[in-house]
Amino acid sequence: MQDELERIATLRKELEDANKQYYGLDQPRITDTEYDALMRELLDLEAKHPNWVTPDSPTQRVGGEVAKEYTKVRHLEPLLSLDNAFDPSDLREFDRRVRQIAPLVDYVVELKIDGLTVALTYEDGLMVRGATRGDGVVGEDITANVRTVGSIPLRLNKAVPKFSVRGEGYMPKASFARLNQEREEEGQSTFANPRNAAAGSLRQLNSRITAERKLDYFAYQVLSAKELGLHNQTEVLTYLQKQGFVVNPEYKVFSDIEEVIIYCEAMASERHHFLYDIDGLVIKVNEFDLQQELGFTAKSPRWAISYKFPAEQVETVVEDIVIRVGRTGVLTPTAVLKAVSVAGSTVSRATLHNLDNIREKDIRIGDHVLLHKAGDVIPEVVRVLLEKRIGEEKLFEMPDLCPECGSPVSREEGEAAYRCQSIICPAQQREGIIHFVSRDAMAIDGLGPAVVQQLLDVGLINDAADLYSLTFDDLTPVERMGKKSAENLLKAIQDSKERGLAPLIFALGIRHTGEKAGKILAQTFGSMEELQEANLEDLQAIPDVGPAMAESLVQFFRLESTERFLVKLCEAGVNMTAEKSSKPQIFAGKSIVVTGSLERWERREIETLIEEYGGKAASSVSKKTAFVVAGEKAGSKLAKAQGLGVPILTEEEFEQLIKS
Ligand code: 3BA
Repeated sequence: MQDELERIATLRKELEDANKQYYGLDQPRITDTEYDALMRELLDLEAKHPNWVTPDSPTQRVGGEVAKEYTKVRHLEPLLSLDNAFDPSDLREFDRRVRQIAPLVDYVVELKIDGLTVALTYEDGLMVRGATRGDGVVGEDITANVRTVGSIPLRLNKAVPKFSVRGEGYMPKASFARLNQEREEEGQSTFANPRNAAAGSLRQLNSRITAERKLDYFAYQVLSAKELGLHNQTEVLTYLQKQGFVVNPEYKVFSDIEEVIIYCEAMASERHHFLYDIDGLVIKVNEFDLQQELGFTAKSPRWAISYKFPAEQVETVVEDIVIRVGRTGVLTPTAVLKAVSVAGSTVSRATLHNLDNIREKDIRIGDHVLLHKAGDVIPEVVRVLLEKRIGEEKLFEMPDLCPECGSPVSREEGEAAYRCQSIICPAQQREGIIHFVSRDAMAIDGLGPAVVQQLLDVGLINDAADLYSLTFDDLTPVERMGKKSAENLLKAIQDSKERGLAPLIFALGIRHTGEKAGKILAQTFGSMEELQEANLEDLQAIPDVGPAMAESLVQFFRLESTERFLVKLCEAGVNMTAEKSSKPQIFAGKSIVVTGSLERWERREIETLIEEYGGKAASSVSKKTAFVVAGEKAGSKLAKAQGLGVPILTEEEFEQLIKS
């Protein structure tokens, strides 16, 4: 205790000294990282001994340092998200929907700044709070950091009692370049893009760092604008400027969607000329009355849309094409690339999907290619730069034999994929087991691909059913497997026996038979035995079961290897029946949505409950939703339900329903 009290005093002194040096423009004796570490230690100690917190502790300073990290703040009104348009036709579609309700309409088009949304609250003219967007309903308090942003007024030009502003905090390209250069020189990791740098800076524990990292802010939204006598978005932008905010000057008003499209395309080619990163434009219906009439969908306003610029494309070289063998034996050609940075990350591999794609795009080993990220996530080769060919590029051929097991490879009629025909291909076995244990299948936690590979290598398992005979002594020699993890894994394996029929069917990895199909089949047949005996007609009679799925189910259950595998699972004690629900079907025919984070149940548990009581656990709110169960931090779904007048239940109320 005494030690801790002394430590607190020392920490406070060191932090105060560092502050004085900083504000006195002396070179601080400690680095920012050290400062952060000291602050964190002090915060921890003060959290442990709340009685010892003094008003003058560096942790309590307002304006200087951030007092506490991770303080949550509830937004006055949730921050919605924006629907995306990717091409002119999406914009025309948006316009068509708008004009069904508002035949005469003006659009305001603003640049979409690639930063992060920051919500500001003013009371009696003074800035009292800055918050991140968070999940839209609850954000993080970043007031101290926001105070360091020069373009955010700390006092309004004309005080109003309550005032809330939303806008984009961002880092100008030049600040970003300078910051990364400094970090590189100091051997620190660099930020991938200005957006990440701005996010990192605004979420600093130490607002001195934020202050150094020249951030900026563009304001674009005011809450309760009508009460301020404002009628449309252009008036809002003018008003914000009058109050001392910086508004992005590039906005324009159009009354014809074709003009909007022309402007969007012009901006797309100018995007790199701005001093800050933009990732598109935001198109908003100007008049508030029309906005109100148009209303909202589940998560976004119907009166606004964001036009996203096409994904960034970069040049690289295909150094090799290698083969990955998947769970169903499909051979997927994958390009090994000269590493490049694209849309925020370094990429050195890209799937080439299949041979048809390779031939169609005429991709050869050694080719210079354009790479992009599909949906901003998946690296893909867009096209070959034919003009860069030197004639030494090599044509890729699919191997005749599986690179993992040497069995023949063939292609079925009408299929793009080449498959390894062996049913005992080690790659397929490995991938099959990885699938069997995965989250939505048997949910055996703690059994990653590396462990599966080791267990296969030493012959402890040959298939997933062998997992059930593993012992503690089998597991301890496994690399990086401690006693505790071994115990946990064994328990997870045991628990999985009662996972139930639906996940088990999915876990079998039958072609065309996904998670949803597992549920339908389990419901229809009630046991693995019944399902095994079903013929083609039985299966095709089920709505939602297509001919391809019916066919592959019949084929799968005809195999002797399937029979052996199922017997093994059965002998291991894996439950192969779906208990017919004994619960009263109080939710029969009802669609129920769960949102927010719950305390009583895992998401999966409450959804199972809903289904046991005859209901359907749906993911989106509509007029047909019977009710919504809302937990903490519920966001747009809750807002939508409120808007539609759909009843909202707490966890307790839901529990009451199923108990009564
Ligand atoms: N305008 C982002 N949302 C924006 C007010 C609406 C909106 C944005 C915008 C919803 C930008 C979604 C997050 C959010 C406030 C919700 C902009 C930009 N307008 N110019 C139509 O430049 N990035 N983002 N922000 N409420």
